[in-house]
Amino acid sequence: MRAFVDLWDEICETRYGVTDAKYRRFRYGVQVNSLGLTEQQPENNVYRILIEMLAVTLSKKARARAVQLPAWNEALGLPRPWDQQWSMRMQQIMAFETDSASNTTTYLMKIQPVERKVAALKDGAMAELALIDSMGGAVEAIEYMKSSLVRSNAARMSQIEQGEMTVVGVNKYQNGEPSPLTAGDDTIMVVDPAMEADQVLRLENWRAARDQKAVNVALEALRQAAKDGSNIMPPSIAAAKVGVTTGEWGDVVRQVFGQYRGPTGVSASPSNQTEGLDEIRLAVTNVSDKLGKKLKFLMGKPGLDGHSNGAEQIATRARDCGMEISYEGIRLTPDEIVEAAKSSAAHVIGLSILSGSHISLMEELMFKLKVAGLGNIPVVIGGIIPDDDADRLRKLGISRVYTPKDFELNQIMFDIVTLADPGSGPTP
Ligand code: B12
Repeated sequence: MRAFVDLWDEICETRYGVTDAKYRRFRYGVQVNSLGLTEQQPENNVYRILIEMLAVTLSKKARARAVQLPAWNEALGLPRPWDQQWSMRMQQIMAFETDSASNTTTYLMKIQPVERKVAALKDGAMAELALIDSMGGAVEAIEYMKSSLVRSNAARMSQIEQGEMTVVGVNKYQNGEPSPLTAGDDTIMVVDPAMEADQVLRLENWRAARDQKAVNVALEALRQAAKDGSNIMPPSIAAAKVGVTTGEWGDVVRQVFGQYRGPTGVSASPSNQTEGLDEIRLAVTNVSDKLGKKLKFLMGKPGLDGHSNGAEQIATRARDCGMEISYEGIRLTPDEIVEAAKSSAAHVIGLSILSGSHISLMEELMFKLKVAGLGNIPVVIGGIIPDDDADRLRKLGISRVYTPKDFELNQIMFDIVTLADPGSGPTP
């Protein structure tokens, strides 16, 4: 964070010519790294969160304006009020029972190894920025940036899988006493389905109570402005005033401008990242021979959540294992996934859902696959899926359900190969 704060100041001054130090003051909020929080032995997450909070509180120079801490059950699902309270107490203990947040205290300053680390991080970041500049800037370099993120996440996951990076409770010290925290069946917040029905009803009532003629006129004015390139703000405000919803507003601008699909960071071309994958690559080749064509794996990401990491990592590893992959990125509708399954002639369909809407989405998707005559394609799913829901998904005909505790990607790949194997019999 100190490197970050220094760089902001230097770049604002040298690149953008902001000479008044007051205007270069950097105000930022931080949520500590939740990606490293684990589903296994989730009580350990509290220590991880505390240690990470120290990074932004122990040095005055790096102090964030706001700190947001996740809860111990981050990788299990949404926190309940008590979980949030436990997390907030961490901040309050830090603020009121230690002197670290006082204006006069600053730790970790002028400590040689810390200074060296900050300097090294700054050099690395400046080199990366120079590279992006040489590509023509951030917009031009978006594909490069996205694939670098996916690559770096893949390297991290592979280190954990190979045991090169220790994650306590995950790849080391896995055995332990059962946790009383996860003993009950109310470990995470369960959203009442009636809330959705209530929201839908309120939206319908809202629409019914509007002057529909005025809505149509407002949407038409918005469409015209978008088409002829004039400022869409005045018609947008007019639309809001007559009760147009954000969804209706979005539909109009999407119809005119089209929809941007960002790069996925996962190229479909065969890769050379095959180290340690000989056995699984051989299995892929054997099954492909039996199928008479290369094993095709369709990775789909239905629903509205943008949690793409899991889908990217599974698709990347499947590709590295020699499968032919198809992954179009986030926010596909069930219809689009059925279409993709048909056009790619997928042997196995994989879906990733971290939004909590896995049951309703999978009911719809499994039904639509059946209607399209594709009900025989094995489907696997992964994401934040509580155990009870996993049982319900299996009853819907889903062959395998994975969660963050399934960190051994090669094991997942073997499962996929087995499911695609025409000689392996019906899906258990
Ligand atoms: C990183 C992260 C984000 C990033 C996502 C970046 C990205 N491009 O992916 C950002 C910061 C954007 C984000 C935002 C939000 N997040 Co978030 N996020 C996480 C976090 C910390 C890690 C997810 C992750 O990337 N894990 C790493 C990948 C590799 O793991 P994975 O996806 O679980 O995949 C593994 C398995 O599940 C499985 N798998 C997954 N998919 C598939 C598919 C197949 C086919 C197979 C075989 C296997 C498989 O294999 C993988 C390997 O083990 C989780 C908590 C956690 N620790 O899990 C919350 C979490 C998923 N987020 C959550 C929420 C609520 C949000 C927000 C709505 C918060 C908010 N109020 O704004 C937003 C939504 C943003 C959006 N538009 O969708 C909730 C979801 C709650 C739920 N489902 O009940 C979680 C669980 C945190 C929490 N406890 O509240 N988030």
